[in-house]
Amino acid sequence: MSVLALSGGIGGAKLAAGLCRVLPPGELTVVANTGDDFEHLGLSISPDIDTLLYTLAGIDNADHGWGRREETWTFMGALETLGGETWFKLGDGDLATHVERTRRLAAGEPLSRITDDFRRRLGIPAQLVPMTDDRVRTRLRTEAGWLDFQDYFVRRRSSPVVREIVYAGAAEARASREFLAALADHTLSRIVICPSNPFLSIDPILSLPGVREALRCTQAPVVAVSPIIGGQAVKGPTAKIMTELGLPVSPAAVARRYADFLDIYVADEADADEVADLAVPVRLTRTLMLTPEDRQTLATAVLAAPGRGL
Ligand code: GDP
Ligand code: FO1
Repeated sequence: MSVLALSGGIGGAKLAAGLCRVLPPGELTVVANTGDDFEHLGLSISPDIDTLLYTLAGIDNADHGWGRREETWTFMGALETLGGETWFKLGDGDLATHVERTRRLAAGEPLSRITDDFRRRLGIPAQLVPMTDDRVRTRLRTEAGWLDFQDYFVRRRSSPVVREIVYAGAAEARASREFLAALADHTLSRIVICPSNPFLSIDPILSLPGVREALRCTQAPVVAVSPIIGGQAVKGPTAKIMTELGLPVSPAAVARRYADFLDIYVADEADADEVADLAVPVRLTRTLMLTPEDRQTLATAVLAAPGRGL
């Protein structure tokens, strides 16, 4: 059973890890959002790729949701002493990822090849693919003006009110070769839209030329999991952004964003009333992933959910 999953960082990586555990080795391809990527302290940083790398390798920091487990912070401490920028925390082990990625990008290697090499060296049995090797940058028009993604998300803790979101460079970018190949694979048995932020993690992937159309045309059932449970996001600014963009904070509002390609929607059992009127078939289950078992149980439910033609 070969499966393609579209993912951001924290929420998406948890389901991706569950899928990785329940699928045979080599059957899962995870496509990572790169709209959050940025250059900082001279380094090329790809937060969602790294959250997926660390989570799939089982070396993630579960308290933060980003970065590595048992991290040390000598570099940050030394940087602070020297008066350097410390608003974006780079742990000592994590720093190695950014330094090596930056070196290889500067030498002309595409991000997809570097990512594939990192995941292999970390022992991850799934393919991990950046959505594109080209430069796409999420930017937000807020009450504080136009902001780069990490300036909004980390430096300002997602507090400015969001009016508009753009994925700069997406229209000219090309989806990565491996992503396009997975979308065109006739043996694909599922496409999973992880419970990631629809605006900041999934939309950047969908905004690449040809991706949305490929999702509409694929023979594989497309299954999305709600990132909203009980009128709230589990973590991060998804609910806040929905309110600011004039949308109801509900699993149904997320499903409607995917309506043109969605075959089945997985929502939380607490939200039965919220999704009762959706046109797409819904499967209700527990969707909160607190433990590794929760991730696997949800992954199994996502793979079992019947879809188009089944
Ligand atoms: P980011 O890129 O690090 O912001 O991570 P994602 O975009 O992949 O995930 C953020 C979303 O994940 C938020 O909307 C959360 O509500 C959602 N999320 C986090 N944990 C869970 C969970 O256990 N279950 C579900 N259903 N959603 C979750
Ligand atoms: N998120 C934070 O809220 N604060 C940080 O200091 C921070 C550092 C950081 C370092 C490396 C990395 O890969 C991710 C990091 N994140 C941090 C996560 C943030 O960059 C992600 O973009 C968001 O979680 C959205 O995906």
